Amino acid sequence: MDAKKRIFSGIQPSGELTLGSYMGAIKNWTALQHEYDCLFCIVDMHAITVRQNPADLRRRSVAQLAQYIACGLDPEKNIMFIQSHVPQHAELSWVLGCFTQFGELGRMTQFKDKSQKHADNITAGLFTYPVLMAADILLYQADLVPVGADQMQHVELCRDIANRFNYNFPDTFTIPEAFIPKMGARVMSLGAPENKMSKSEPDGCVFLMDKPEDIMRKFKRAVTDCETAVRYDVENKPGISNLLTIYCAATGKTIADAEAEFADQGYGIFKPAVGEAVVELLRPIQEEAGRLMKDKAYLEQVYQDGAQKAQYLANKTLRKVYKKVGFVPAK
Ligand code: ATP
Ligand code: LTN
Repeated sequence: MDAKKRIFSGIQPSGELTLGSYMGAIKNWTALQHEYDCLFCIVDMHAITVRQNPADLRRRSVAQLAQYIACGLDPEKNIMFIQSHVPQHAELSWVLGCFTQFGELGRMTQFKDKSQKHADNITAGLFTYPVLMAADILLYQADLVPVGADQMQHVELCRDIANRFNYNFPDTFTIPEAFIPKMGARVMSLGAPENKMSKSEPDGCVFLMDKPEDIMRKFKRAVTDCETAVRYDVENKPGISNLLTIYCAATGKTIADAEAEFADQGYGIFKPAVGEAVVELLRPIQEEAGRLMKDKAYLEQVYQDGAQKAQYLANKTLRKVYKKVGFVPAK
């Protein structure tokens, strides 16, 4: 009997993984894998909602798997796979799209931001992106969805779609909940601390695989303010508050401890100390990811295995959904 609750989460291989995606999502996954049945996905179908170079997308999808493992996710324990290998995601997405309102999708802030950024290419895919995300989650009857704070709105929409579907066709989907970390839920850009650190904005962004000297340079250059006190105050000191968040997420210290540690020291000491903490945090991950990238056969085996297990689970839900909406069984 399987009494464990289930988790689903994913990250788009639309760029290199960032310190934000690590602290907001992956770090949480590594803690949760021991208590839950987890599926961790590389959502390549989401990535093509904005133009991608095909060769880069292919390389990054495999590199992302290597980095998931290097961050501590165990392929023996979790189902780790590439979204496009499981066709049920696209199939369920179509059905759920017929249970989603045009107005709901128009209210999504990620859609509004990205359609502003890519004004010359606002595709239907970018608009219906949250429906595919709902399909990802609902296919596996996930209980929890560990993501950064920016994804809260998408998980809420997923719940609305699932509730609506269940209202029409009872007992179809588990209603999932977002699981947002206490520390690191929103890592901000080092160059513009009012914006989220994001892989599509390389300025002010620290990548998981950045060289130590680049990490140090980025932190030394981080935008702060014209005071001298290392104090947590998001409203008035967004840059310093963000650095404190990163420092604490990297070291496990509390904000109060970190404030006390740097009480008599200026930003000139504090900024490189944050950089060093991040370098140390990432060093073992980078070494392991580098090693895994040389073992393509192993990575291939992990994603093939993952796809097979994911398809088995996905198919169960999809059959149920097709039956409920009134499709004639193929056999
Ligand atoms: P894009 O620039 O393409 O929007 P992104 O850098 O925001 O990408 P995603 O793939 O959208 O990254 O996010 C991956 C996961 O990491 C999600 O769960 C998201 O909530 C989380 N995440 C991303 N950026 C941050 C951040 N700056 N702080 C905390 N969590 C983040
Ligand atoms: N939309 C998410 C990535 C994503 C996801 C998911 C996260 C796609 N499908 C399912 C959790 C569960 C993002 O942009 N970070």
